[in-house]
Amino acid sequence: MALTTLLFDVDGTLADTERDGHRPAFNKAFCEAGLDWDWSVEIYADLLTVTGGKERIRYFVEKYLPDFAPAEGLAEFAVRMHKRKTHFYLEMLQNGEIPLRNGVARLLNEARAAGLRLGIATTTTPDNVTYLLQATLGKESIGWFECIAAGDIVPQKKPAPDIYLYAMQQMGVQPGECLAFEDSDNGIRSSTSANLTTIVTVNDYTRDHDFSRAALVLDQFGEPDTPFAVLQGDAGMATCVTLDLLQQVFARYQA
Ligand code: XBP
Ligand code: MG
Repeated sequence: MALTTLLFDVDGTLADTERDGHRPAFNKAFCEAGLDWDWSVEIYADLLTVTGGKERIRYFVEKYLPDFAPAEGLAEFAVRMHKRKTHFYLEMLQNGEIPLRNGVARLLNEARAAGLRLGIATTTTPDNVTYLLQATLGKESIGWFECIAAGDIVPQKKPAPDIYLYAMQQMGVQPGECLAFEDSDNGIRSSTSANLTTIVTVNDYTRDHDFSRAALVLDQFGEPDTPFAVLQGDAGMATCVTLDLLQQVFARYQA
């Protein structure tokens, strides 16, 4: 099979959203609600083991504040907090506070020019994806992606394969014609459980995760003048993620 499709994770992959995006947005929601909770950079590393903002709030309470019992119930409380968190996060995106990672825009443009199909598979809220694309690549970029599979549309979030399976079903493609791009342990467990060959670009939160199932692990997509570092696997002579490199990696993993 030929490579036809690229499937991208969003948080940590297209943009470094967690430490300076989602985390402060959660904290703003807590502050607005009169809670003195502060999700520090350190504690957030533990909270990131759980994907999904609502799920993360529930995990935090159950693990760190087991006596906290909101009158409306924990699930309803998490939904309410998460709505406000999303509001603050979208505000940050609209203000242009969250850029794409180095090399992402170039790679997307090269892929489009070569006629590759693009999709997104993420656990974050749908608006978070469209606002990010709009703020960084322009409104029309939302249409570059045939499928934006996001959030609660599937029953189980990453590390379950559901969101990748959903995206591929929507696009009518098979795993054997796709490459996936991830940044985390939960992400690669999801993509590889969906039988997708996966390239990882790490960030500060995920650098030490187990990427033994990855086809290639890099510190970034890179640009010709700001090359990537190869952390695992073989990138040949490449110094940034190009379509040539993707074809090489893809060919290596075809049976
Ligand atoms: C991303 C997530 C999301 C974001 C927050 O994981 O786990 O929950 O942290 O977004 P991945 P929401 O990159 O593996 O998709 O608050 O909208 O859930
Ligand atoms: Mg991610």
